[in-house]
Amino acid sequence: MKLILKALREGLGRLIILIDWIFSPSRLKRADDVQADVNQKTVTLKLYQFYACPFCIKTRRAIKRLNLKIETRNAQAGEFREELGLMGGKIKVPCLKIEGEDEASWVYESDAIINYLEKRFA
Ligand SMILES: N[C@@H](CCC(=O)N[C@@H](CS)C(=O)NCC(=O)O)C(=O)O
Repeated sequence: MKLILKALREGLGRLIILIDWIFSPSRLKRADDVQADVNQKTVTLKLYQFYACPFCIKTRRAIKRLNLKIETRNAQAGEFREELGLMGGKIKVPCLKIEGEDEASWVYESDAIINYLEKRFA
């Protein structure tokens, strides 16, 4: 049952990727100097995600719409999955890592991540 649900979610994710590709959001336009400032700020942000997760696709669309350069990290397996579990506290995506001077904060929940990005960069 768990496997069927996982396969359904994967399939739905692929379909959403196709729809996302067809109806890709247009990017917010900023003056060059403002965009350069934004790009500098987003260096400290990392999005832990799965490629075909619907909540991650929703978050990536918001990132594109807001014209943000945010590194995405595949948390499906390997070092980033391990880091997410250890440092973030749980394996759930999307999760936005916000790197501070001494420590990082980890924001879970797609709506909370999008809210944070909109408040900071819209
Ligand atoms: N309410 C959450 C839902 C996130 C969610 O369910 N993510 C799934 C992937 S689509 C997940 O991380 N599952 C854990 C796993 O597959 O290991 C959000 O909006 O971010």
